[in-house]
Amino acid sequence: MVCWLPIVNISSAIFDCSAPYLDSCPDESLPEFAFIGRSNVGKSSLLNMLSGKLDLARVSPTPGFTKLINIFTMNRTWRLVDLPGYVFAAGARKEKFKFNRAVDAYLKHRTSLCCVFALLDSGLPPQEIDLEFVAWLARNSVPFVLVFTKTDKVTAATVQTNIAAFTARISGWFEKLPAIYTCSAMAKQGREELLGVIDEALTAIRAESGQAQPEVVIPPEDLTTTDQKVSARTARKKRPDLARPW
Ligand SMILES: Nc1nc2c(ncn2[C@@H]2O[C@H](COP(=O)(O)OP(=O)(O)OP(=O)(O)O)[C@@H](O)[C@H]2O)c(=O)[nH]1
Ligand SMILES: [Mg+2]
Repeated sequence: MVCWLPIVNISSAIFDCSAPYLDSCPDESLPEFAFIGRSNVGKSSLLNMLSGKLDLARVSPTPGFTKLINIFTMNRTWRLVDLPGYVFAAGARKEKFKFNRAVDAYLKHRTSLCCVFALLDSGLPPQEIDLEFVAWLARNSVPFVLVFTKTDKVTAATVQTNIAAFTARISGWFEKLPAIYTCSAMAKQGREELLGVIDEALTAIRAESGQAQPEVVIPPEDLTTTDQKVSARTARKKRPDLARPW
């Protein structure tokens, strides 16, 4: 069966900045989609795969490589954000995730954040650190989808077993489960589906702000108008709706 998805066509992908703090991020006039997950889970690689530019974000086999909030602008109208990964908190009584204060502030307060792609390794059974992080996202009303990465490294059956086990652990926390996707940056699997998530969110934002036309390229100097900022803030106010598919 052929499934037609509305796909964001990325014609330009540009590195914007590396921000050490929330306050040093660019203004909130453009919708953003951020990648988060354990160190080394494949955040930067997935960002590159989606953008179509394999050298946009820096990839490394060394866990903890991405240390700043790295922001990239697509088509001059929306952004992808590569966040530093979380790690095990040293000395915690039980397994506990830890990420830097800038990431905490970004996820809680960035008004233009539309959706977080929460990445999980498809080759692993549910990890307590990831479960805790998903609970944290829900508690803090951060809109997110789950993305199981590196599907090329294991069999399809293993991927499905691990997804089912993870889903079973979190199902009691939600009225409606978060949307679940799989991807492989290596095998370029999952690109259309994840761009579909972005496309849907951008379409919803456009419709809500009364401009349900196709995506248009807006010159940067026109993006600082009050209208644009208000619409980004309005979008944020709808963040707590966990039943939303994105
Ligand atoms: N086989 C396979 N390897 C992958 C895939 N995605 C990423 N990797 C590898 O996993 C390692 C980590 O990838 P990154 O994209 O840098 O991971 P990250 O989550 O950004 O890591 P940090 O910035 O350290 O938190 C690199 O060696 C990648 O080549 C994938 O889909 N398949
Ligand atoms: Mg990285």
